[in-house]
Amino acid sequence: MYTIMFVVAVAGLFLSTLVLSNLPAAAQDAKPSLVKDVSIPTNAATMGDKAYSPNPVEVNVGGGVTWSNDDTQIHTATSGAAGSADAGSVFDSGILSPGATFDFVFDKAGTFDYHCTMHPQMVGTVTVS
Ligand SMILES: [Cu+2]
Repeated sequence: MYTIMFVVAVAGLFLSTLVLSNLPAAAQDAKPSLVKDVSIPTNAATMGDKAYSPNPVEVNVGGGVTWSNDDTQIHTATSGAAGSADAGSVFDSGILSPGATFDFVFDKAGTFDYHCTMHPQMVGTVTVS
């Protein structure tokens, strides 16, 4: 009886190892906990540094941020300071319609300020370490 249980357990272990090792690399790398969600709340245009929530947001290198436009107006999440020469050079959501989302993965450490191109008073920061 115990021998049979042992054989079944070993076979199960072997099969699950086989299945896991054959998963595509992308599936094994998927770690949802590394992604932070940032909401653009209702009336964001009037909210300054509260227009992206939470703000600031911290992620590890290799982690990502998903911005969600939960407002009724269009917005962007655009790296850099409004109107600066390098605005949008790290990331730029483009126009986010109400309900739209934008994902970006950070592969370098640093402090990344960003803003909304339509409402430059909307500002946020992503800290990557
Ligand atoms: Cu905006």
